[in-house]
Amino acid sequence: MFITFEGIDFCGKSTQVELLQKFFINKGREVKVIREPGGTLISERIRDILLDRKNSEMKMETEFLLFSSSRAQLVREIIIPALEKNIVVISDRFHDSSTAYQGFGRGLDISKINVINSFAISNVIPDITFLIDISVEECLKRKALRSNIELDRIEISSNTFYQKVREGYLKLANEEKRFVVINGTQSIEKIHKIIIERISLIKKGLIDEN
Ligand code: T5A
Repeated sequence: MFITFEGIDFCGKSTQVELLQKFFINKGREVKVIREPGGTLISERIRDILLDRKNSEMKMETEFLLFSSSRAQLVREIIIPALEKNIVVISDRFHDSSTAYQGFGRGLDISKINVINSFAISNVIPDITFLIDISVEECLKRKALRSNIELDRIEISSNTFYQKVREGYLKLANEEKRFVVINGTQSIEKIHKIIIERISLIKKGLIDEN
């Protein structure tokens, strides 16, 4: 089973990924957790280039192709082999991030994004994608709470950019059945409960509810 988490920065994905990982481990399932960009040696090196604030001259086309390169490596080196071994794979971001951030956010042609996304992911489509939805105002509030940590190259983007990304995500979720949109301002526990319920629904045989 391949599960992905999406949403604008600070929406609470990583928190939920960690809880879901613990849930599967407690159920005796083998789980592989990955993050994007990153997850392999090569992909982590690409991540450093992408998020480094010194690279302010990076063009949006370059940015998109670097995210795609990182993903192409991750899919072939980690995701496909894990799924073949029946390991549950949970990814903190995947190709929808490129559609939302580089497509809707930066304004790159969505049809071109779709072609390159397909090439990078090699038909490895998530079984379920949780979109943790928060407003840009909530994102800013959470960002302010983390003022001790230096923001990366993408986190310093404008509110208008984040608004476009959020709207893009909601549009995608409306078009594709695999998405589950969750209000990210609910408590961490409540969101986790919703996630478990949805996974149980789609994969009855995978999770022993008793
Ligand atoms: N990107 C990525 C692209 O532009 N294109 C792409 O194709 C891809 C793959 C990645 C950046 O790259 C961009 C998107 C990103 O800008 P990253 O460092 O991996 O950079 O950043 P994020 O994926 O955004 O991860 P973050 O850690 O910043 O945010 P999360 O994972 O959404 O949130 P989390 O769980 O760390 O929580 C954020 C804060 O909110 C609190 C947490 O305690 C934490 O302080 N929180 C809650 N507060 C209230 N209520 C809740 N329910 C909460 N849940 C968590």
